[in-house]
Amino acid sequence: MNKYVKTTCPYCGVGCGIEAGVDETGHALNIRGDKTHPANFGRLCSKGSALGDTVELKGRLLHPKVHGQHSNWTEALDLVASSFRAAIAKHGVDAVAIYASGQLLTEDYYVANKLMKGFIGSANIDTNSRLCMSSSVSGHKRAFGADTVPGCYEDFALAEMIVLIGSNAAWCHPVIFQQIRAAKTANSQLKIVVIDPRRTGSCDIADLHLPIASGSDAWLFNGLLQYLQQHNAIDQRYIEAHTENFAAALNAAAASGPSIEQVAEICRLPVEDLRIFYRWFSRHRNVISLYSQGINQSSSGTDKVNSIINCHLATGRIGKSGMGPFSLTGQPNAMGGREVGGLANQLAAHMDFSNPADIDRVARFWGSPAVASQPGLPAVELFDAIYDGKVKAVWIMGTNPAVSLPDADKVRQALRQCPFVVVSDCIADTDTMKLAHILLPAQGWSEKDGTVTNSERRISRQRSLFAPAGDAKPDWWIITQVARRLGFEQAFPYQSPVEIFREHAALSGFENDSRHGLRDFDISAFAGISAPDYDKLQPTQWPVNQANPHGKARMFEDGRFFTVSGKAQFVAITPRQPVNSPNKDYPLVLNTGRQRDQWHTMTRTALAARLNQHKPEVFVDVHPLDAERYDLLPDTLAWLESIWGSMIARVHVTPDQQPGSLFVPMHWSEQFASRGRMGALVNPVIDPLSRQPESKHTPVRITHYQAAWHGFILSRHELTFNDVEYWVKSKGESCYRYELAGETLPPDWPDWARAKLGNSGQSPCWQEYHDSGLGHYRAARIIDNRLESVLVISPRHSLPERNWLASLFGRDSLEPSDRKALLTGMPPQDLPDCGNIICSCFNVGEKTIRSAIQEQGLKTVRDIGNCLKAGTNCGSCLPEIKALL
Ligand SMILES: Nc1nc2c(c(=O)[nH]1)N[C@H]1C(S)=C(S)[C@@H](COP(=O)(O)OP(=O)(O)OC[C@H]3O[C@@H](n4cnc5c(=O)[nH]c(N)nc54)[C@H](O)[C@@H]3O)O[C@H]1N2
Ligand SMILES: Nc1nc2c(c(=O)[nH]1)N[C@H]1C(S)=C(S)[C@@H](COP(=O)(O)OP(=O)(O)OC[C@H]3O[C@@H](n4cnc5c(=O)[nH]c(N)nc54)[C@H](O)[C@@H]3O)O[C@H]1N2
Ligand code: SF4
Ligand SMILES: [Mo]
Repeated sequence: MNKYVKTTCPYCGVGCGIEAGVDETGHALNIRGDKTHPANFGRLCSKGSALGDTVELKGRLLHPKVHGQHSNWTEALDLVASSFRAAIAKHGVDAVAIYASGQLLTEDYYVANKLMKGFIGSANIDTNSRLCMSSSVSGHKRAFGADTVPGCYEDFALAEMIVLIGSNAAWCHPVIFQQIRAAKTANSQLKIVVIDPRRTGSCDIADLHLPIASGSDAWLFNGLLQYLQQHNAIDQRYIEAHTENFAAALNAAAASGPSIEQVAEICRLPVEDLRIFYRWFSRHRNVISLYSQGINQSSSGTDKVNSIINCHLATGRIGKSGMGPFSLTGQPNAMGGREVGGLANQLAAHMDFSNPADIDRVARFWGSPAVASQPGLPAVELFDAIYDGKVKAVWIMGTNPAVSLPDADKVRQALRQCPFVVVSDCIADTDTMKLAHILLPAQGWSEKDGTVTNSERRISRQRSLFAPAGDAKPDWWIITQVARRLGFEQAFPYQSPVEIFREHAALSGFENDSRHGLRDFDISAFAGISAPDYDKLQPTQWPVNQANPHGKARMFEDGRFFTVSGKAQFVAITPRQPVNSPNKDYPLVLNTGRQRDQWHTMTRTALAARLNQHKPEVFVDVHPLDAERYDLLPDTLAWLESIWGSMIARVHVTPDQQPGSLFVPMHWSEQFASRGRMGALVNPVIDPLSRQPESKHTPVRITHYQAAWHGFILSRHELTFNDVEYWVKSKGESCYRYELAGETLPPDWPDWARAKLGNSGQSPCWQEYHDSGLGHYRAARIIDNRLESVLVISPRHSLPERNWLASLFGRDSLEPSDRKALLTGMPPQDLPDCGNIICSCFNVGEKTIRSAIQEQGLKTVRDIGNCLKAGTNCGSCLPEIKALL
């Protein structure tokens, strides 16, 4: 490698430091964890480790496109500006909108927010963080008077008890999970409790798993508050000195579920387990409550957040080392977005529309007479307004709403109807881009420069590694260009990210002194940062100001909060059931979320073959009782329907799921599956305070999907299957894999195969097996003794293993024994099939691990690591290896 550049991982909110080695060609990457970065101390998970495989040029958007045609920046930017100007002139400022993302850098985000709220004068800028963190934001604001995450990662090592609530950190915040695992190894007394309806990978290190009934967390924490009071575990002195409204919160808790038995019944938990949890919580002082989307994504998400915070306030367990409520942020810059005011109800620098002095202050700082004076439309309502024709022009950047918003078919229709849609993305094709009039090529992670803030308020630099692909530009540049064209040249003079960062820092400190009432977010120490110092910026936790020149690990240490009285607020919580409950027609609850090796809509992680091996196909987790009840056999296909939409997924029967509830991954879009977009089914109901949608609770039904035929194709080249009802694509090391099923049989399989796989190339040799009576067809297409494609069709869903066949694509020529075995799909005797890949770093499959355990008597994760290397790199697969043991 020529040089190693320190940068930050572009995936989750852990915010791991990376050292990226760039070679002479300027395009190969060697990725390793940055040992000096305080978020990860050198550790990375499977996704971070595979970043080098995702920076290829193929599939990138290289040039602006206007109405599908290759264009240039001048034309595209002129058109964006003139269309926005025309919509504003005709319909007013609220007829335009920006829908942004927690994956933008802080500098990009700052400029987008300034343009919309400060100069266009509408607050119609919202972000995918609405679907992610907004319940935490509103919960924090109610309790603390500001959107402050109190603690830091150091606390994990100091905790006596860690509660994971609606968080599958093992898969979603893997490096934090490893820190917790390490803390547990160092201190076997450390109690870990997981509260999640599913048994997840995070239960691997849990002392107690509470498989709570979907949506019932507020009852559980109200019950805890009462228990703490009844068992003398509250900190009366803290409550009196630093909080308000305790009695009201306690009364509401008592009213919602007076006895522990009643709470257990509502939460559908064994009362003894609940009692153990309450006892542990009351007896350990250093308790951290880590929570994520199982809490936030709910029609009562804000209340759930406050029900958790209430218990920490009541015990005074906040603002001290080793304890506190801790909202795990999802995206790499979810926090940065909150700092700049990316949500439609925020201003900038943690200022708020509810305070006229804030609006005035921001207006004076920006020198704009036009600053918006009231909140704009939050995500779900924004797309409703587009659907209703109220918003006429929308600019989407760094997010894929046609997949990730609830009721996604309606979102798609809204975009189809919208007179003007602009999308900035680094990828050429997404479900959202298909519906856009203008496409703007944004620089991707390896190209852009700026800052992000992680879950513990730590600001880190992302640094450019490569020259940009094609004409791609940084998002801040694109927005600046449009702002200038709209007539705001003076306010958008930026030539580089450091200028924006300085301004952002200056605004955070502007009139942020005791005379005006302190604001939590203050990085004024960076207001004069030089370009070289910005380049060298070390990861630092805000606030960074005169009082804390080197940042600050923990907030609220002095028991002072950002409310008017300076005291934290208990919130009286009256728990509510989810708005839409299962019913006669839709008897099951659909839960949605993440899997280990994919990131959201897969635009980047699906480029890395090794990340596709873990779960190559869209699936639905079903409890054995439900499988029986709804006639679903393992590995068959199922049809899922809600009143909003439908999807098809592979049935995975597992006792980790609870009866009555299904789980599907959120990742598959129409780029990767014909019918795998789960957003189409998802409930669009929102929390009345945070406006966050209820993505974890949709009433659905499930039925067997009756296909006339099943099959798969492995092919060296990409193929399309527009006429096949069910297809799922995944990229492997040397071939693409397509899982297929269809409702109608083609007249002739050999013809069909030739039409799909192609019959060109130098004298392709076909090996075929056809039993037309039984409906079996298998074929292999070989050119120069090199495998080009393999196809297997059957009337049944059980098909040969794909892994061995896929491995044959890695060879330049086939052995005679391979050719012989090809159409059976079974490796020749001496070559065992490795099964589903568990360890994606070293490509170790489930069958290999199982047989090593059996044959060599391996007993521990370490034995398996020594023997097979599995689990010894990033460690993301350790929970699964442990499950196999
Ligand atoms: N591998 C991977 N990691 C990621 C991401 C990714 O796409 N892939 N995305 C990142 C982003 S943006 C985010 S926001 C985070 C999300 O991180 P998490 O919130 O940890 O992930 P999810 O899988 O969405 O949901 C967490 C859990 O909530 C549970 N849950 C559902 N309903 C309830 C309920 O009523 N109560 C409780 N207590 N739990 C419930 C689900 O069963 C699920 O296991 O992950 C980040 N990290
Ligand atoms: N049912 C259900 N729905 C959910 C969730 C759930 O758990 N269940 N989770 C929700 C959550 S928490 C989240 S965060 C969202 C995530 O959902 P999305 O934000 O829609 O998902 P991504 O695939 O991350 O989309 C990011 C897009 O930005 C592009 N991109 C990457 N880097 C850049 C850049 O630097 N500039 C620009 N302009 N573009 C870039 C990527 O190619 C990609 O197309 O999904 C939400 N939707
Ligand atoms: S835990 Fe994984 S995805 Fe998250 S920042 Fe670290 S390396 Fe990236
Ligand atoms: Mo998220």
